[in-house]
Amino acid sequence: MSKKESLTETTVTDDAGTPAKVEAEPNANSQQIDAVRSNLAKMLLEGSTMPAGNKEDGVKEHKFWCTQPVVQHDQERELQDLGAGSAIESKKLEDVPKKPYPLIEGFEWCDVNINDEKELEETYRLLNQNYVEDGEAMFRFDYRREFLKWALLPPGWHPSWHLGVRVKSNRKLVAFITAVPATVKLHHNDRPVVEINFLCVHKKLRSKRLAPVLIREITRRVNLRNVWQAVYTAGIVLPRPVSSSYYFHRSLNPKKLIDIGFSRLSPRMTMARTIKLYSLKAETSTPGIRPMEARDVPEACALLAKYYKKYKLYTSFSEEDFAHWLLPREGVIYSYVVEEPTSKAITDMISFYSLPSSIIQHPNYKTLNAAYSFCNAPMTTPIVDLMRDALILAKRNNFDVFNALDLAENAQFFRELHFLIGDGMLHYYLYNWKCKPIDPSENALVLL
Ligand code: MYA
Repeated sequence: MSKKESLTETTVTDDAGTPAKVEAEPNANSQQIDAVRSNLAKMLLEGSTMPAGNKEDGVKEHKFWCTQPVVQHDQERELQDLGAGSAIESKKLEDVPKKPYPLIEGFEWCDVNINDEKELEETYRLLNQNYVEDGEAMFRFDYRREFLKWALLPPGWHPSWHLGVRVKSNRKLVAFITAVPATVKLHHNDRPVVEINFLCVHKKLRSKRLAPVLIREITRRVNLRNVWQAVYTAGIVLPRPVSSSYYFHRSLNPKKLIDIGFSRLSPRMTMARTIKLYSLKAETSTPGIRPMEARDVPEACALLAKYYKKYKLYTSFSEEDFAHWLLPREGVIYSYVVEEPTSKAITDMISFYSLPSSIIQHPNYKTLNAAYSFCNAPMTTPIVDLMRDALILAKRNNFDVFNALDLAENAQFFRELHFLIGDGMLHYYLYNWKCKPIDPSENALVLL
């Protein structure tokens, strides 16, 4: 994904894996944000799947997806009246096939044991070599081992939902897809779902229609446990996003970003001026901001639930879920609360997770350290002040860039804090649910 910004020309990796370098436009940032937001709103209202100016990608034929219980591209008109929505198909448990779907000759299904160091390592390596990368093969997501444990072993996780494909002859792991349980609040109703992630097919096995088989098999395994809906995100357009957002990026280490080709120095800027523009204070400014601790869970969980009430799509966390997803883990998830100095009440929270990318061919740098904004509850402190502190905390933890989606209230701080827009989008999907599309400003769901 590339981003247009006032100072640099930038190429960054994204879920879409579709980077493009874009010429810098001085001071274009504020207009871009407004244009993007109105473009997105228009796109969702009109039922178009592509942002304006990107129409050549058009609506593709989907041999697999047109057979699935998802909203199809030609169904957009009827969505507006749906409100909270309904299931697309109602299956009974007895209708779910008892046997796994057949795989092509020479391959077999396996449950990948993420608690086993050897299998965790195999998974790490499959993803590290074959997962999402940008179109120029400069960057590839590098989900770390501890991150995979965090992402795949939340409360209620199930071993058969960490689904792998191995070569029969040598047991090599060559494909993967996962489901983890969650409750999402969708148009104000709790819905038990799975979150689908880490769909990956080894590069040598691409375009052989293995992905549809993986999706059918994970669906079967999820259905067998009486779960009938799923949420997932992808950078590509499939039938049919319920919501779509742009990534915005905030340089923390501009020199490195420029050196690795993530950003380019504008002809009108010196390195010194660029570094100055992105410099941050050493200390946070919100009184009482500190790392979240186990004792904060009940209060912080209640605070987040209260804050989320105004949104139409978000994760509904039990305290157990919240503790898993939000308590800090070095190198994985960074969460902070604001404790009011006198009353000791928790008034706000912010969090971000660590998702580095491998820098595929660079003589000096191997890793781009990226922080991604996660769950925030700006209940008392202005969001711009909290996010400025988040940038300082991310910088302190050695991140090179801070990424945030254009959702919830995030547009309020992009301009002031020098975030710049990327040109890739993240699309949100629901499986077996049709409902009214959700504007990015009504969406507070962040998936990994
Ligand atoms: S998003 C991350 C996806 N992973 C990557 O981008 C990693 C790098 N790429 C690869 O490993 C492969 O290219 C993949 C496709 C595996 C992506 N989501 O096997 P094929 C459709 C959904 O010949 P390959 C994430 O993890 C494509 O439109 N479908 O293709 C969330 C076509 O179908 P159709 C996708 O390139 C995943 C068919 O696959 C995606 O060898 C959510 C072609 O198959 C994609 N990202 O392999 C999955 N990419 O002809 C859905 C391609 O119809 C979950 N395709 O257009 C649904 C809910 C299931 C549970 C339900 C429970 C109730």
